Amino acid sequence: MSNEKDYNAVREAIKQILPQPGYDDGSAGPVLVRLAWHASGTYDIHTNTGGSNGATMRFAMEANDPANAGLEHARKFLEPIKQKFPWISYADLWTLAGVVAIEEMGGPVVPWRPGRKDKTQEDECPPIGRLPDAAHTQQHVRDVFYRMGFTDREIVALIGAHSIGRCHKDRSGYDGPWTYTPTRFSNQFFVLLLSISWSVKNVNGNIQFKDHEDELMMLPADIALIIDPKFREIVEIYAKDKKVFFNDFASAFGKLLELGVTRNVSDASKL
Ligand code: CCH
Repeated sequence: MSNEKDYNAVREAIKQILPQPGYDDGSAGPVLVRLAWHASGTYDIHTNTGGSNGATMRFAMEANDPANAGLEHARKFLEPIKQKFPWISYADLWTLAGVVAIEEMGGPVVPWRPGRKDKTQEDECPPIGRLPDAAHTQQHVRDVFYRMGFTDREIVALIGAHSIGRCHKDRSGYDGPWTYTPTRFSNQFFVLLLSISWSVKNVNGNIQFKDHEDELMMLPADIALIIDPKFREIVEIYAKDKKVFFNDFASAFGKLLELGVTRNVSDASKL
């Protein structure tokens, strides 16, 4: 293996594993995006702890956080790539996989820089409970994302990632996709939030929302985006203008992946 770190070769390898016939809607893309987000979304701006640096979800404590149920699929999809390119850190691989998946599913190009290092001790995991709980609404969503250092506009943009993927009864307890095109990155999440008359559905004690035909779903934390007037204004902008959403999403997701990442000067100068 040459000493050159060929990130484009890693990007190509990630593209190759995206089609997964027989898994969900046939794509590893959505669960890879969720892995990148949950690896990063533990950040706390006040203590500068958590975040994507470290890839601490390799350790049982963080892997077994109920919020991370199902992400073992994403880590398994990526393991052969880590074996093929052992020089890349898991922390870089997981975040890069999210970026490549978004682009390949038709989403925007998200800025990404390498240089994350893997932590080696389980006691370096961030505390459990930092990721958002879908049963809660606007106050909780703001508390969690303000803790990471995001604005209201960035929060709405980021949750627009629910245009892809689905909920799984055996992972979160919720069930179903948000859009008719769960492997296509789009602004459909916002369009549907506004255009459908959502009604309550109880799935084994979990309250979620359904459309008239009971094909699509929304979480209480999603519905909060149309209940809260300030969030709703932003939802309206993104529903009308996909380009504005794509631009805002790309910068907010790029910022998310950088939370807690420190690079030493010699690494940074190589970029
Ligand atoms: Fe999310 N998300 N998310 N989410 N999420 C779930 C699935 C995905 C919340 C709850 C859930 C973001 C923000 C939030 C994705 C990306 C992002 C699920 C179902 C729940 C519950 C898990 C399951 O059952 O498999 C809550 C609450 C919030 C904020 O308040 C943000 C931010 C992002 C990315 C930028 C993606 C993608 C999925 C689909 C995963 C899959 O396997 O299909």
